[in-house]
Amino acid sequence: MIKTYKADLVVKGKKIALICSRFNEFITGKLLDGAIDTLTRHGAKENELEVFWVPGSFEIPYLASKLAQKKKYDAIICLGTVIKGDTSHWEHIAKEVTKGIAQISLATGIPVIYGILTPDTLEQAIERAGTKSGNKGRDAALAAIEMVNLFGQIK
Ligand code: INI
Repeated sequence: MIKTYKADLVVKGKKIALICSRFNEFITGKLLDGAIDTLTRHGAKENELEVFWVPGSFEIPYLASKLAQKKKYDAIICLGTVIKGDTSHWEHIAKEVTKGIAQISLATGIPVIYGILTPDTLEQAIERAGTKSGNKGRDAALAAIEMVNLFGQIK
């Protein structure tokens, strides 16, 4: 028989940090609402969640790294939106935040969830923040729950 690890999507007694970028707040606020609603509907208590606002997506890895080092959180959910612009500025930010989040997970062993939208247009961002393509904040919350529970199984 194959030993298979498959985590459920119920979260109990876990401390979860959510980092949200104020840049493009019109979108990121919706991602945050979706993430919190999903976490609480899957069992998290409000006092187990902590929300941290940062100026922009570029600052997300820096704060995520600080929080991960505290060893206080079972998972960190990163929420941001980098929309393609006329210059390469957005591209540098998108690359750095993506690389940074991956590195923190690998370096600390804490699930740091990538809830960063990188759409070409504002319309695409809106579609992913609670309209026709769902809400990527909800997806990030589910990924966090699954990873926390999976880690629980292999510890
Ligand atoms: N921050 C974002 O979160 N999204 C963007 O699209 C964006 N663009 O394109 O400029 C953005 N810039 C701000 C950046 O994240 C930093 O906050 C800023 O450079 C200060 O370090």
